Amino acid sequence: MNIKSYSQLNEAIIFYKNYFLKSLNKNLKLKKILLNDLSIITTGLIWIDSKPNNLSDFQSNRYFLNAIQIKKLPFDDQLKKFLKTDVKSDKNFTKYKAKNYKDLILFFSKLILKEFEKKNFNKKTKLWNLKAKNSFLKNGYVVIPNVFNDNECNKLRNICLKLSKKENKNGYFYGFNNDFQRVYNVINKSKELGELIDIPLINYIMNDLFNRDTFHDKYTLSSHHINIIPPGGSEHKLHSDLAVPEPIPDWLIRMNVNFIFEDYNESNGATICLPGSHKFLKKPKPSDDLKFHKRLVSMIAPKGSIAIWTGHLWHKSGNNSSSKHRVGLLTCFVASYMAEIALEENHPKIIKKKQMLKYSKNIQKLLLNFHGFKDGHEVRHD
Ligand SMILES: O=C(O)CCC(=O)C(=O)O
Ligand SMILES: [Fe+2]
Repeated sequence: MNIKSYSQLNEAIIFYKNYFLKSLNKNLKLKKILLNDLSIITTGLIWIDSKPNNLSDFQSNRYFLNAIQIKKLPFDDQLKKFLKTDVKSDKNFTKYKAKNYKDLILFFSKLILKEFEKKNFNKKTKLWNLKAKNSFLKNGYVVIPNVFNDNECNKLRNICLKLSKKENKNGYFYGFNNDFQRVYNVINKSKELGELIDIPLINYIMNDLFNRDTFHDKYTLSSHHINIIPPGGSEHKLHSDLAVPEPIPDWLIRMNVNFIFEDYNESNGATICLPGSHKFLKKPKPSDDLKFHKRLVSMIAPKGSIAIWTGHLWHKSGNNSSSKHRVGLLTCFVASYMAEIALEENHPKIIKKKQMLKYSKNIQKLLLNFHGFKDGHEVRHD
């Protein structure tokens, strides 16, 4: 695998350190070498496909330094000398056929990257296969089943309902009869729901779809909220989820994920869409609901699926003619450079600091809590 971002580099470096902190207890000399800052710097450079003698390119790259958890890089000569350290006649290293430290580091950086890959790409990430991706690219949406089991769904749906009940009086209601409900700032209200924004499958899909030629983070979170359609709730108007003027650019701006904790069918409010409309590069007009009526399809999805669609797609929530509330947990990601116009929730303001710190670093980054900010920028005068 290749490391694709500073965030991923940071995860891999933490993995590397933990790996060697726990292993090699029979070869303490090797352990010490591999945990030396100079080895970690070299590994970081190798992993982002750069050579150890390119050190000066990274001197003031705080994203790289943060990722490898090093305050300051050494001088080129210091690193060169370290890497050339001769180990040919040292019995501790014969089995690695290494001439010097550099050979040892090369050997172990490859090995650890393979282990890191194994840990990250589990059975669930395999659900993002070529068939799913091609279907998404063609239609603008795809339903991926079997992401959660029955118990997980029941538990997560109950949390959604509990949160919505808590906001019965002072929550946010909308729609013709003011009985549709959205529960925002889910991140602050439930860690179990909050953590869903970075499960391996979602992380994998979003990094793939938002991928571009940079080591900076490719996407960020716009909103993570619950959308509840009451029994009898009627369908909405076709829309796209983009806040940009026409002609809409053809590159990905926004991705929606609907976590589906109960079967979605044509009669209980499954999201409706016009397959392929993401390629129109314009937004629907009020008359388009009728014009395209026959071509609209419901994103029918079994309990435990996720439905994903691009913000370019024409869609709307469907009629709920069942007797139960349709609970949807909607997560919206945006290309990181679109944050200016596409953020729907002000995470650093609405999430309590204590709650923010309960989440992984990756999640905190999606919430804009870490961003390669400069040391010292938090000094205040109040
Ligand atoms: O909940 C749904 O089915 C879709 C909601 C939607 O389209 C939106 O929030 O923009
Ligand atoms: Fe929408």
